[in-house]
Amino acid sequence: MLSELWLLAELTIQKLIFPGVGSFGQATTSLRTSGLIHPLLRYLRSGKPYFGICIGMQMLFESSDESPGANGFGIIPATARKFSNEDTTTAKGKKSVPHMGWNAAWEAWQGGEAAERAKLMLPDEDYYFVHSFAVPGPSSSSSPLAPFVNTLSRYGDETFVSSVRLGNIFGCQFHPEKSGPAGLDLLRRWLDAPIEAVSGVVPIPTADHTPSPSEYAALAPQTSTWQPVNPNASRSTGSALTKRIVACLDVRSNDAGDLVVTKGDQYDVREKDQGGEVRNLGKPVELARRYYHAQADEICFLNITSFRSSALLDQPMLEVVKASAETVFVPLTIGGGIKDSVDPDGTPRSALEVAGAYFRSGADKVSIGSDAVFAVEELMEREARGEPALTGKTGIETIKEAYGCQAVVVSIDPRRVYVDTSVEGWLENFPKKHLPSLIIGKNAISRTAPQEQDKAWWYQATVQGGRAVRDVDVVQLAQGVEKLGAGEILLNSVDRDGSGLGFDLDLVRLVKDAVGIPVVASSGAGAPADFKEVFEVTDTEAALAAGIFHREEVEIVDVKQALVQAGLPTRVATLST
Ligand code: 1PR
Repeated sequence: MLSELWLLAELTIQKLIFPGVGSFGQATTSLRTSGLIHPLLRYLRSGKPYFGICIGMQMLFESSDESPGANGFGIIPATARKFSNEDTTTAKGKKSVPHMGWNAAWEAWQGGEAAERAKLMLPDEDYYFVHSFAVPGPSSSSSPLAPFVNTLSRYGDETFVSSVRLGNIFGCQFHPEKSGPAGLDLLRRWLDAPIEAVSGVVPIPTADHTPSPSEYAALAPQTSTWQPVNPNASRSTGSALTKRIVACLDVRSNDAGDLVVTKGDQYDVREKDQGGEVRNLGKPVELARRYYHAQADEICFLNITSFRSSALLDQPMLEVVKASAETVFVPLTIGGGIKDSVDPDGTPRSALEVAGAYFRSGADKVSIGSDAVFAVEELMEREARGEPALTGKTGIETIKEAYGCQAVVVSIDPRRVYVDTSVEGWLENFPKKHLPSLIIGKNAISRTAPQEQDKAWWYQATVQGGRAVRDVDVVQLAQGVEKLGAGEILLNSVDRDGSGLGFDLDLVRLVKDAVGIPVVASSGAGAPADFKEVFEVTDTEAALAAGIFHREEVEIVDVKQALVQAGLPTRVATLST
């Protein structure tokens, strides 16, 4: 039935955009089982314009190491490989995978004929990427892949193909729909381009004919120069990703039942006077839009009282995500209540079901809090019994399986536990299992009060928004969720939350060094200098704030300016939203 509809549609479609998230194998399987692969290939062969996004671009390749045995369309002679966690460009010799965040893309072919064709992408803009697999940049301009390469990008010491363009084919590894004004501009240019500027027949391998290297070579721009490194010197060192600034909106119902953005001090969101009402700092969708226009690199919503009811019954929260996704074109994360639960009428709901509802409403990532702590406790118990660590059944694992690890964030709410170092033998008596998360006050890198210098502390995991503590430390938790398949850690601090004292640098460094996935530092930002500090002192990829943005004490643009002045890679969109 679907394929019959396609037959009809093929006659009328002028331009086709094929977006995609998920794994390579899942995409190829669903295209084949639905029968859509044949009309898609026919469309591609017809020479009509095709725009593939992320997996929609990877489908054009032969294969991907992500899903051995799965075949792409095989139009572009290349295989996607996994990024390496090793990196010779950093002092610690490692980088995070997935490659997540805003990165530059430079034209692989410069001058000559390439300069004359209609430009689709603007120079010096950053685009939003989120993926673990990519096609490595070809080793030379004579490679069969080179004629297809439109832009290259670099992640640490690896150069990869960030967009392809030849004849009727355009594809990008990044997400233009999440790349703010630069991404929207690309989509607009492609959609507005005269049909002949984005059409053309590309040799497509068939059962009877495999294009020869000389056929590919003939397609390469003959008068252009191959540019294997970013000509913008300011973006040719470090990881190449910009440091992300995330605006966070803690959302809950106030006493009148309205959904409001609130903000606590050490997680207490009630006013100290005025009858102890829930602090109301604005409307969620309006604030999200404001932060998008102010150049936030990501927006995060945390439904902070979700543990009280079923997230799926929380229609207003789903509406908030839906309405935000209509006007906010940077990644949206939504957290709170992503867990297996039972509705009041007894209907069981899986974490995957809840996450699916949020993804369908427009979220790009879901964030799991309390449930991740319980999952790691169980994982550690299985390991202690010598059983396999993974069951495939936890929320993290099921969501990762269906939507990819980049879609699963774990939000950690650690609390400092101070130890009296004046007591003799304190270190010998300190629980060995928590030693990796121990900080000695006099060695601390965070700004510490004089009385803290004579102390030591470790970081204990909490659940239910800091209301209950568990016998798990932050290093065990971070490493456990990475093992379960989380793609990113949102690292809060109950102690620093709302304090304006700056990020807990010891905590951020501890967690960042313990894992190979990206970390978002959160809690305590009081000034632009705090962001600069956390990026200079730790390797964190992103930093989040709430209170100072809501109260308009600091604008996101001030933060970005401080980063630019410090020479840190920063996304400063040149187009207006
Ligand atoms: O456990 O999966 O249902 O998720 C609940 C989520 O709600 C968790 O991510 C948890 O961190 C969050 N949460 C629960 N209670 C609170 C609370 O404040 N009472 N908020 C809460 C966590 C911390 C950050 C805050 C930063 C930056 N809030 O979201 O935005 O600390 O603040 P600052 O810049 O003002 O210092 P589950």
